[in-house]
Amino acid sequence: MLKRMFIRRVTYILNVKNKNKRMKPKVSIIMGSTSDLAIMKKAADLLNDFQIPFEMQALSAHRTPKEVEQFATLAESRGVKIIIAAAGMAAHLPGVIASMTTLPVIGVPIDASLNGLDALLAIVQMPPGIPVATVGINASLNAALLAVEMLALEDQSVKQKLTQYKDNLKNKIIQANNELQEVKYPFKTN
Ligand code: C2R
Repeated sequence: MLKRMFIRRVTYILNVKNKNKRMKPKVSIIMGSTSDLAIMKKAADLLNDFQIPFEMQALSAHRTPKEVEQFATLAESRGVKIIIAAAGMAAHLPGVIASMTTLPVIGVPIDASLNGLDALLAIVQMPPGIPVATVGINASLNAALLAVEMLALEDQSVKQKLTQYKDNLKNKIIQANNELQEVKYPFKTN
């Protein structure tokens, strides 16, 4: 009995692993260092919630330039549609990737020093011709949502989930306003 349960469990795990290997990533999350992971986890969580196949890698234009080139030049042929690139400090990574691919690159400035302003300016101030769609400092959730919006242009099921997601946001505000109605002050008029 125990043996059968063990075999079933192992088969299940192997199946999940094989399925994950067979799935081709549509979004690639690249970060300059695993020290950025705490922030980038929100992007991964959102893509996972939307059931969008994605991959995650740490690559650095400064520390592993050859690997960055290999990644950027091959990403499209591997089926990747959008690249989310996060980096802090002298954040050259998103721009360098953007220079070597025609895929859209979404940049996430990470607050690793100077409150993230150094990374924000490095990512957003790209020279004409090489755009990086830059989100706010540490705004990895928005980066993932932007990627989902791009995929929704051609995928009705993703679009439906996105509509549901936005409806939920609206409902949260409606609920918040109902709660604010209950906050009483002698001079509060609503
Ligand atoms: P460590 O914590 O590894 O020292 O990295 C990373 O994104 C991270 O925020 C510190 C910070 O350096 C950033 N980094 C870049 C690049 N490579 C790493 N900005 C790059 O190539 O642009």
